[in-house]
Amino acid sequence: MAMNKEFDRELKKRATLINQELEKTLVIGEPKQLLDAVRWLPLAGGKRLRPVLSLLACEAVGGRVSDAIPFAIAIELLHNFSLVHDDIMDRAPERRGVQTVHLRYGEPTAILAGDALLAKSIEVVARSGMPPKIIAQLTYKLAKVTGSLCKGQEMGIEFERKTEPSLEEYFGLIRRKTATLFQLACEGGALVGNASPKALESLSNYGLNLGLSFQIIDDCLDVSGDKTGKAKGEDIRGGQKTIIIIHALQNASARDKVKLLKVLGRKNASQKEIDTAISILKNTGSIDWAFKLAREKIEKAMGFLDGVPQSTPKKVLIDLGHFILKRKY
Ligand code: GRG
Repeated sequence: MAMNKEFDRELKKRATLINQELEKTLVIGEPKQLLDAVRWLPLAGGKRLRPVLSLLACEAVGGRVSDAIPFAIAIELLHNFSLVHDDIMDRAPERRGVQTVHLRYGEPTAILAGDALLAKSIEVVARSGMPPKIIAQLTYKLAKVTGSLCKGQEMGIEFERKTEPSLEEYFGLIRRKTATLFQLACEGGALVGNASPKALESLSNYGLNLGLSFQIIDDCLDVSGDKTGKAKGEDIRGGQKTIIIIHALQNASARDKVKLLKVLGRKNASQKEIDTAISILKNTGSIDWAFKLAREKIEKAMGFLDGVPQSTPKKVLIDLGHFILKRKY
C-alpha cells in the first residue's frame, strides 16, 4: 500500500474523525476568552499523527475505533498543551499556519489555555466510561508522559547552552521530548484494544522508534528547506543542537567547525551565511548520516510489528513509517 491513495484515504478518514471529536470536546463556555484560546490551536489543524496512531494501534490488535477515541483525543490535547507552552517559551509567532495562542490572546491567557488543555486531556479519559482499571492505567501513563515532556523541555534548555552535546545526550532529550508521546499514543491505543502483553510491547516499541525517527526527520527538514511554511536554517539561527549539528561538530575540520559555531545561534545570520553553514553540514556527510539513522529507526519500528497479524490498520502503520521519512510538513 506504500504511499498510495489508499494510505492517504485511511489516514484522512481517521484524522477527520479526530477533528470532529475535538470539535465536540472543546465546546464553547465561560469565560469566552479562555475557551476561545483553548480551541485556537487544536482546531487550527495539524497532522493528527499521534491520535491516528492510537486509533490504528487499537484496531491492529482487534479493537474498535470507537473504543480508542477518548484516549486518542487525550493524546492530541496533551500534545497541544505542550505546543502552546513551548511556543510561549520560544516566543514563536506562528504554528500550524496561524498566529500562536500567546500572540493572539496574550501570554497569561495562553498559559491558562495550555493548562486547561492538559486538564481536559485527563478529564476526557476519566469520564470515558472505560473500565476503571484501564482508566487508572491510562491516566497514570498520561501523567508520566507529561512529566517526561517537562523533563525533556528543561533538558532542551540546558542542552542549548552546551557547545558540544553528545549523541547520547541528544537521544535522551528527544526520547523525552518527542518519542515518549508517540510511544504512549500506540501503547494506549493497544491497551484500550485489549492487546495481549506481547502485542502491547510490540506497539509500544514501534511508537518509540517511530517517534525518534520523526524528530530526526524534523531536524533534517530544517536544512533541506523542504518543510512547508518554514524558512530554511531556522534551527541554525535559533542555535539548536540538532542531530545534524552534533554530528558535524564532531566530524568537521577545525576551520569548518569555527565557521559553523560562528553562524549557530546568530538570529540575524544572512541567507548566504546559512547556506555556507549548510554546505559544511553537507561536506561532513551529516545530513545523509542523520537521514540514514532515521531510516534505520523506522525499519526498527516496523520490525516490531512482525508479530502483529496482517490487517489494513497494520499496513497503515507500516506506511506511516514511509510517510514520516518522506514528509515535508
Ligand atoms: C512545555 C511541558 C512542555 C513540553 C514541551 C518540546 C515540547 C515539549 C513540545 C513541542 C515542541 C517541539 C518542537 C517538539 C518536538 C516534536 C515536534 C516536532 C512537534 C511538532 O509535531 P507535529 O509536526 O505537529 O506532529 P502538528 O501540528 O502536525 O501536530
